Amino acid sequence: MKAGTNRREFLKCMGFGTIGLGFGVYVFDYVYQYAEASTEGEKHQILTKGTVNFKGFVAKEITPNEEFYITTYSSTVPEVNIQTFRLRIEGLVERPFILTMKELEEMKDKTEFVTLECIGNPVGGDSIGNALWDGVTLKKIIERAVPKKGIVKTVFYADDGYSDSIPYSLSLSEDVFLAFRMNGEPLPKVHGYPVRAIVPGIYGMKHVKWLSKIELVNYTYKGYWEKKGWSDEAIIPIKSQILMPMDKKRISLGNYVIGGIAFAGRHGISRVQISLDDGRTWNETEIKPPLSKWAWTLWRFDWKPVKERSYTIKIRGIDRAGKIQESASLIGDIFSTTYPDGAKGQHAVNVSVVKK
Ligand SMILES: Nc1nc2c(c(=O)[nH]1)N[C@H]1C(S)=C(S)[C@@H](COP(=O)(O)O)O[C@H]1N2
Ligand SMILES: [Mo]
Repeated sequence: MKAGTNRREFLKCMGFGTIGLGFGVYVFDYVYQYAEASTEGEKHQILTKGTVNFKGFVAKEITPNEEFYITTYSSTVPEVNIQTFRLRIEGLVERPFILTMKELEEMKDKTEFVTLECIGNPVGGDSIGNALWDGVTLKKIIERAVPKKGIVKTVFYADDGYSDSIPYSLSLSEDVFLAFRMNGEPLPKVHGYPVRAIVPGIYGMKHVKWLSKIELVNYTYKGYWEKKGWSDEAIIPIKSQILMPMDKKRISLGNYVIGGIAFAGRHGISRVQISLDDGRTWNETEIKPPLSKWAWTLWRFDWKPVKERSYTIKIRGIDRAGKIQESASLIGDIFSTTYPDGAKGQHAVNVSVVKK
């Protein structure tokens, strides 16, 4: 581990929250804290905890490998022989080179919780997951190749014929890395064994699996999905989802803990609000500090419905800049529309409250 990562990371965030005081409003600041874990060892220890109980909201803050969504453009799952595997780095570089798996593993300098989501995930969908990844910072690999001037994009090529690219400037950030372990195990085959890209805050399609070649180019390369018109920026906007209760559920009168996840990628979640009246009024939920800057946030809310009737519960996230997640009505029929830049809109569930 690098020395600089062995410290607790805090982010102070100016929220524009308001609390009604009868006669006016009071504006308060948010002091926002990330995960309790900061070292590689501490992060791996969290893995062993499994399910968390966030004051009555029981959830899998880390998605087990077997439950992690899988999106692959073809039905091919490449069989990669670890002995003969080579990762090539080429293009506009002074010193193109190849790496064996052993060499890659020896360069390991990154362990981070990162949430992945498919750009095709509808509002409230399950093509989203959060895992702990170990790997090597991409910047470290690029620098070793001594990049030339004029590079625009970093292109990832994969063994299944898939490819995608990210802006060159982004590939030099400390946050982008090549992962070879997922939740403490070698990458499972379907998730890109032996090595894949992790591009935090950007939709899943850029997290190229079964990586075989990295090429630095001076033109705007378009990847497999981008050629079909999907967003090349692919920045994940503010998202939130109700996990408990599920849609159409019957709930007994009395105390109930509503809970879910929220994620705002590179923007970061600062608050999550819930509506119990189909978006007319909103309440603050309690949020758990995310496991990292790039991981989803769990939120919970104590509900005590007093009437036997049906309710439409809605959720919305607010990012650290104070931006509120778009509502469905702003953009029409968003629940089925993910093309071309991902689903937008607020997740809602209908529940009926009944006698005990
Ligand atoms: N080589 C390769 N990498 C790929 C893909 C693919 O089809 N082939 N699909 C992408 C898409 S669209 C997504 S959402 C993520 C999904 O990663 P996962 O299957 O590990 O969840 O992988 C990305 N990387
Ligand atoms: Mo995807």
